[in-house]
Amino acid sequence: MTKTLSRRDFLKLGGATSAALAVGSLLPPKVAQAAREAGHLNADGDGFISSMCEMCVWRCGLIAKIVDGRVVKLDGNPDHPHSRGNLCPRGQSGLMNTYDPDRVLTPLIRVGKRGEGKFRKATWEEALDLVASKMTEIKNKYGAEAMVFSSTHNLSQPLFENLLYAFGSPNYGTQRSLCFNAMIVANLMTYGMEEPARIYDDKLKYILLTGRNLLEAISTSETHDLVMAIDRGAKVVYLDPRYTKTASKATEWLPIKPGNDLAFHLALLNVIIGEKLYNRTFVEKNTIGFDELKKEVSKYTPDWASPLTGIPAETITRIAHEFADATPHALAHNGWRTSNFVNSFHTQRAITILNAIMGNWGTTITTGAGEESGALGAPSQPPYPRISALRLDGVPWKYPVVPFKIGVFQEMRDNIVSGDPYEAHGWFISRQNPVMSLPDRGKTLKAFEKLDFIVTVDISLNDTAWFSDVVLPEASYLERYDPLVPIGDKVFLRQPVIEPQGEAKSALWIYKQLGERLGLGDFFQYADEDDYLRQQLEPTGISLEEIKSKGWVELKETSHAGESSELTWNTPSGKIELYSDTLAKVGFPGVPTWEEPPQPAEGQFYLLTGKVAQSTQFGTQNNQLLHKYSDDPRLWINAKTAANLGLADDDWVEVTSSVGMIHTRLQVTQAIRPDCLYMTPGYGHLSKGLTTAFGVGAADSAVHVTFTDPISGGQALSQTFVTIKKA
Ligand SMILES: Nc1nc2c(c(=O)[nH]1)N[C@H]1C(S)=C(S)[C@@H](COP(=O)(O)OP(=O)(O)OC[C@H]3O[C@@H](n4cnc5c(=O)[nH]c(N)nc54)[C@H](O)[C@@H]3O)O[C@H]1N2
Ligand SMILES: Nc1nc2c(c(=O)[nH]1)N[C@H]1C(S)=C(S)[C@@H](COP(=O)(O)OP(=O)(O)OC[C@H]3O[C@@H](n4cnc5c(=O)[nH]c(N)nc54)[C@H](O)[C@@H]3O)O[C@H]1N2
Ligand code: SF4
Ligand SMILES: [Mo]
Repeated sequence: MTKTLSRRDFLKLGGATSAALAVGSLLPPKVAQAAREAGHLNADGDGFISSMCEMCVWRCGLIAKIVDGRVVKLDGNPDHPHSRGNLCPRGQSGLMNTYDPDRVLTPLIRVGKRGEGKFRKATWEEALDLVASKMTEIKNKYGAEAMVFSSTHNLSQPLFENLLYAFGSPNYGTQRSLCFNAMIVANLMTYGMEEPARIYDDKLKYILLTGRNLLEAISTSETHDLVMAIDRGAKVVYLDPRYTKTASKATEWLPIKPGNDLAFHLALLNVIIGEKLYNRTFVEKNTIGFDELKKEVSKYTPDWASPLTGIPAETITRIAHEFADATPHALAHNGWRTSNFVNSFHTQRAITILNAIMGNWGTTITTGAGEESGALGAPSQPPYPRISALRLDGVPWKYPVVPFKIGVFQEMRDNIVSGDPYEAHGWFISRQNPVMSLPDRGKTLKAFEKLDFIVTVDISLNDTAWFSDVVLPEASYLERYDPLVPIGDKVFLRQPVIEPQGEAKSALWIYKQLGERLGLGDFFQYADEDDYLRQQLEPTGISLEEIKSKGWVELKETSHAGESSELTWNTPSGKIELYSDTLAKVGFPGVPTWEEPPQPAEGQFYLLTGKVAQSTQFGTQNNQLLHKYSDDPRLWINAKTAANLGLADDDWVEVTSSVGMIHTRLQVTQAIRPDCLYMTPGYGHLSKGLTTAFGVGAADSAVHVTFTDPISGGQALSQTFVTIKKA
C-alpha cells in the first residue's frame, strides 16, 4: 500500500537532494547567490525568503525558512492580502510537493504504449526538439487548430497563452468551465465584471452562502474573514445538501434539495420586491430592467419554492426579511464551484441580482482588489495571427455569451472523438490534470486515443502525464521565478527559495525555448527570467533588486482612474443589467427564470463532490505530509438510506452511473440528505508514478456524466445520478 515518510526520512531526503546537487553541480548556485546578495541568507546559507504559494489558485504570500539550502518551514507573509500571516494546511505542507520523491526531474519521452507508464529520460534539447517538430508537423498537415491547448490558472499562464495564440490555435481549455463559469458569466452579464462580491466588509451582519464551503474549500483570507464575521456575531445561512464544516459553524444550515437553489433565490427576490424591501433609489439610478425582473419573479412565491427546495415557506420569507433588515451589511455570496446543474447560470444571476437591488455597492459588493497587470510592462511582441477556424468547444457558435478566454473545456472531447467539425491531432497540457478533473474519465481517455501527440508540463507524473508522449518537468513554485503579480497598490514576486532540483526549469524558460524552436521567438523577447521581470517593472520605476529583497513592493504611483462618485459598469448599458439584452438577443431569458433541474429516478441518488481542507483538486494527494492527515476517502451515505438498502458502515459498494462504475467503501452518516451520496474528489489515480496516492480511494470522475449549462458553459457535476449496491 502507500508508504509514509518519517520526519527523519524527510530530513534525510532533503539532505540527499542538496548533496546530489552539490556533487553533480549541474547548475550554478544562482539562487543562493541572489538570496545572499538580497540579504536573505547568511554566510551559512540560512535565512528567510519571501515568495508565493502555489498549492492552490489563491496564491498566498509565504515566507520560507531555509537551512543548509533546504526549505524547512513555510509560513504566511503578513504583508500579503491573501495570507495575512497565515498559510492553510496545504500551504504549510507545500514543501513536500517540492521534495516529493516522485517528482519528475528530467524530461521524459514515452517508450511503451500510452498509459503503460514506460518512459525514458531525455535531455531538454531532445525533448524540446521533439515537441516542436511534432507541433510543426501537425500545423503543416492539418492547420494550427489541430493542436488543442489547456491549462489551469497560474502565474505562467500568460506565457502559455502567448505560445498558443502565436501558434494560431483557437482551441484552449481552462479549468474555469469545470469550476465557476456560472458565477463569472452571470456577473459579466449583470455588472460587466467577474466577481464583485466577497466577504471583506468588517461590518457584515448577514451572510448567505450557497454551497460555498469556505471552512474546507479554503481561500485563506476569505475563510479568515468568514470566521471573524462569525466571531463578531454575524448570522450565516448556509445552503448545502451536506452538513460540512461550514454548516457546523453557520447559524442556520438548510439542506436544500440539489439543483433547487434557483427556486430559493427566486423566492427571496419575490418577497423582497413584492414587499418593496429593496433600495429603490439605488435601483432607479443604477440599474436597468427592474420591471421585467419584477414581473418574472412575481410568480415565484415562497409557497411555490418550498416543495422544490425542501425548505418551509416561512423560513424563506423570514430569511428575505432578515437579509433586507441587515442591508447594506448583508451579502448573498455567489459561491465558487457553483456549476452544479444546467440551471446554475440562472441561480448565479438571481444571487447577483439579490445583492444589486439592495444597493449595497461599496459595502458587500465592490470593484474588488483582484490580480490585475495594468500597472506593469511586458516584453514587446508582434500581433497574433488571425484565426478563422471554429473552436472545438462550441464558443461562440454553441455558447454565444461565454468569453473566449474562459471557454467550455469539457465539451471539446466529443468533437475530438467525432472529428467534427474537424480532427484534432495534438494536445498540449500545462499545470492541469484533465484525466482526473474533467467529468467522464473514459471519454477523456477516448479523446486521447484519437490524438497523434500529447505533451504535458507538470512537476510530477500526474494521471495526464502518465498518458502523454512527452513530459516536461517544471521547477516547483519554491524553485522558480514567475511573472509578477500586482494586487491593489502592491506588486508581489514569486522567486526561487531553493535551487531547482534535477533538470527542472521555469515556465518562463520552457515556453521561450519552445517559441524559438517553433519560429515564434518574437513573442518571447526576453533574455532570461530576470530580464522578463525587469521589463515588467520598467514603467513602475522599481528595481528588480528591491523587489527580490523584500518579495513585494508598493507601487510608487497608484492609478486612481475610475474612482469617482458616479458609478458606471462595464455593461452595454453602463448600468447594472437586471434584464440583459445581450442574453435576450441570443435567445436566452433576459431575467433569471425558473428552469426545472433533472431529478434522479427511483433507486438513483445525486452524487455530490466537494473539497476537503487537506488537499487541492487532483494534484496534492501524493504529498506525504498531507496524505498522513487524510482519512481514507469513503462514500457518504445517509444512515436511513443505508438501513433501507441493507448497507452498513465500511461496506464495499459498487457505484454506477450511465458512463462508469467504481468500487468504494461506505461512510454511514447523518451529515447528508437521504437522496444524496458524496465522494471526496482527487482519489483513484491511474498514474502509478504517484506512489503515495496510487491505490487510495476511487475516482468520482470515472462516474461523472458530462452535462453543460447551455448559457454559462459550466459543467453540472451534481447532476450525475447513480445507483449503489453491495460489492
Ligand atoms: N482545501 C481546498 N480548498 C480549496 C480547493 C481545494 O481543492 N481544496 N479548491 C479551490 C477551488 S479551485 C475552488 S473552485 C473552491 C471551491 O469552493 P466551494 O465552491 O466552496 O467548494 P466545493 O467543495 O467544490 O463545493 C461546495 C459545496 O457544494 C455542495 N453542493 C453540491 N451540489 C449542490 C447544490 O445543488 N446546491 C448547493 N447549495 N450546494 C451543492 C457540495 O456538497 C459542497 O459541499 O475552493 C478553493 N479552495
Ligand atoms: N470530480 C470533481 N471534479 C472537479 C472538481 C471537483 O470538486 N470534483 N473541481 C473542479 C474545479 S473547482 C477545478 S478548479 C478543477 C481543477 O482541475 P485541474 O486544474 O485539472 O486540477 P489541479 O489538480 O489543480 O491540477 C493540478 C496539476 O498541476 C500540477 N502542478 C502542481 N504544481 C505545479 C507547478 O508548479 N507547475 C506545473 N506545471 N504543474 C504543477 C499538479 O501536479 C497537478 O497535476 O477541477 C474541477 N473538477
Ligand atoms: S489558500 Fe492555502 S494552498 Fe491556497 S495559496 Fe493560500 S496557503 Fe496556499
Ligand atoms: Mo475551482
